[in-house]
Amino acid sequence: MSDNHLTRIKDDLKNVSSENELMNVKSKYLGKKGEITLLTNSLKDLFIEDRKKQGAKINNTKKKMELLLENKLDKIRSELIDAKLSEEKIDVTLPPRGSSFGSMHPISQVLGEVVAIFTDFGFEVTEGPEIETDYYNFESLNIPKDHPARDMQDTFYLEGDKLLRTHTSPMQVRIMEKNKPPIKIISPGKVYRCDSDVTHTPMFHQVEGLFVDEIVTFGNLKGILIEFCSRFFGKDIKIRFRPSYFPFTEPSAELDIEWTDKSGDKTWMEVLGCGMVNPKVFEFVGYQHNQFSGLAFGIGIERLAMIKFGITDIRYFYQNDLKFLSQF
Ligand code: 2NM
Repeated sequence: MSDNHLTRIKDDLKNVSSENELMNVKSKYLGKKGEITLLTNSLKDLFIEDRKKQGAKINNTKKKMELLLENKLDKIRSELIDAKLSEEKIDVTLPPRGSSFGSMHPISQVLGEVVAIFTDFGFEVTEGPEIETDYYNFESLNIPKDHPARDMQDTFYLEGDKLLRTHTSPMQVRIMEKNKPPIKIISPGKVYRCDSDVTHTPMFHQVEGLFVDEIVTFGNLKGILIEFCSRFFGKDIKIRFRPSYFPFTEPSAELDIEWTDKSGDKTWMEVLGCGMVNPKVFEFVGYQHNQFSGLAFGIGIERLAMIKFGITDIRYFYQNDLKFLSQF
C-alpha cells in the first residue's frame, strides 16, 4: 500500500515544475485531508498489534515522501536561479556608473588654508575650550561690565559665570598668563554669538593671531596681513587698512579688500580686524608695563569663504544640502 503511494508521488513529482505545483502534491498526500494523513487517522480503528505495524510503515513512507518533496524543492529553486543567471547578460562595454567620494566641507578647507599660511609664517597653533568664563572672554580683554558686547542678545550665557566664547582670544590670554614673550600663536576654532541672518550664524569659526615680543610694530602687523591676503586671495588683490575700534587693541584697524560686486561695481569688502595689543590686556596677564608690544588680529572664516567662493548667504554652509556642498 505504502510502496504504491511512493510510486504515485514520484510520478506526480515528475510533472511538477513550480513551487506552487509542489505544494499541491504535498497537500494531496500530507495535507490535512491528504491520503497519508487520512491513513494515519484511521489507525485508531485497528488492534494494537496491527496499529504498531501499520503505524511504523506509514511513518516510514511519510519520511520518504518528505525527503522526496524536499529534494524536488531544492531542484526547482536551483533551476530557477540557473534560468535567471542565463537570462542575465553582463554588458562589459557599458560605461562605469562612477563612484561618489565625499569632500571636505568648504569651511574646513578655508580654515585649513588659513592655518597653513600662518604656520608657514612661524605661528604655533593653540586650541582652547569653547565654554569660557566671563573673566577670560571679557574682563581680561578690557571689555568691562557695561560693554554692549556683553549683552544677553550677543552672548550665550550658561550657568554661573560660564558662557560660550564669543571669540578665540580667551585662549590667547591663557597662553600669555603662562608664558613669557616671544609668543607667536594662532587660535582657530568655533565661536558663538546670539545672531542669525544672511551674514551671521550663531556658531562660526575664527582664527585669531597674536605676536608679542620686545619690539613688535604696526608695520609688522601690516606686513603679515598683506602677505596673508596675497597668499589667500592672489597676488593682485588691493588692500586697505581702515581705522577701527576694539577694546583689546589700540590702535585698531580693519582690513578691506577691493571687490567687484554683482553689478560689476568696485567696492571694499571688510575681511578682518586687527590692532596693537592694548597695554591693559598686558596688565591683566602680568606683563611688565612698556616691556613688550604685540600685534593681534581676528579672522572670520565664514566671511573669507563667502568672499572666496562668491556666496551671498552664510546659512548655506550649515544646511547640509549636498547640492550646495558637492560644489567644493
Ligand atoms: C580681533 C581684532 C583685533 C585679538 C586680540 C587678542 C589678544 F588676546 F591678544 F588680546 N587676540 N585677538 C584681536 C584683535 C581680535 O578680532 C576681530
